Amino acid sequence: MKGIMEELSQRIEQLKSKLRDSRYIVALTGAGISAESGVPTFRGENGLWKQYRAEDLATPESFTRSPKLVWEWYNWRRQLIAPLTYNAAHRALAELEEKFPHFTLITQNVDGLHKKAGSKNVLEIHGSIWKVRCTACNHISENYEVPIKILPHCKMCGGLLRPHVVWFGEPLPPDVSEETQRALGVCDFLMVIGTSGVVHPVASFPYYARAKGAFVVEVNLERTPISPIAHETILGKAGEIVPLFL
Ligand code: BV8
Ligand code: ZN
Repeated sequence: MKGIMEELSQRIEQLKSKLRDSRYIVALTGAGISAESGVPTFRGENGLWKQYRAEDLATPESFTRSPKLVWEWYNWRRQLIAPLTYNAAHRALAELEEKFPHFTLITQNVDGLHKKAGSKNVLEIHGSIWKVRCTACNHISENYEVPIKILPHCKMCGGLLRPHVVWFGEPLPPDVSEETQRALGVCDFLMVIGTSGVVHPVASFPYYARAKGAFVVEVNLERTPISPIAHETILGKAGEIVPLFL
């Protein structure tokens, strides 16, 4: 055991000096970084709701078919996430942002825990569960009601509201997508934390950054489709590993 910990701390020391010599840092996170806060991951054992997979409910088709069912699912997730708080990994990324002038956090998570932890330059590439959008006038607003009224309506025009998230089959929000491409295009140190690398187009981001010359470090409990292009894959819990970079 002593050997393994020594070997790990040596690797972390090397990575920290690599990080210190880097200018444009990007962190890309997935559900795994929020697991230790109690947020169920998508592919983890309790990633299902009433036997539905996310891919079944998080689609425009299922919202058209049954907006009530989809809102019940988002309400369940909001009630689950609301009392939870950020963990040491979220906090460490917020502190790294304070240390590095060019630090961008790209998250697939809609739980809002990165912002709760104090991260500022956060690109919520798949949206936020704490925002709603009107299906008629497209007005976007923050909403922290728990529980939220099932089938909530727009205060501006009375239209049906939907969660302001990216559903399967929907494109990424152009503004956020552009900022993401810009950050990845100049990135020289990329941390990929707690993502299974299955959902596209985000799963291709590490490949793009590596092709542009970034040094890629992955933190996950297990190897993923991203591991082959990572310079370093550190197997462990994000809450234990990420703070070591501080
Ligand atoms: C689109 C918001 C087209 C909603 C989400 C190419 C190939 C194959 C398929 C496709 C392709 N291109 C497009 C597709 C289809 C689809 C897709 O990728 N399907 C997958 C399932 C194969 N993609 C889309 O539909 C995308 N849109 O392509 O539009 C288009 C283009 C132009 C014009 C019109 C249309 C949109 C995808 C976005 C969907 N929305 N979320 C909501 O949340 O309700 S995706 C959602 O699932 C999350 O945001 C996240 O992205 C994904 C879950 O992945 P992870 O976050 O990685 O979580 P997961 O549970 O999988 O893994 C957790 C990991 O953490 C594991 O590796 C585990 O080991 C690790 N871990 C666990 N605990 C810890 C840990 N690690 C460290 N510490 C721990 N403690
Ligand atoms: Zn409206």
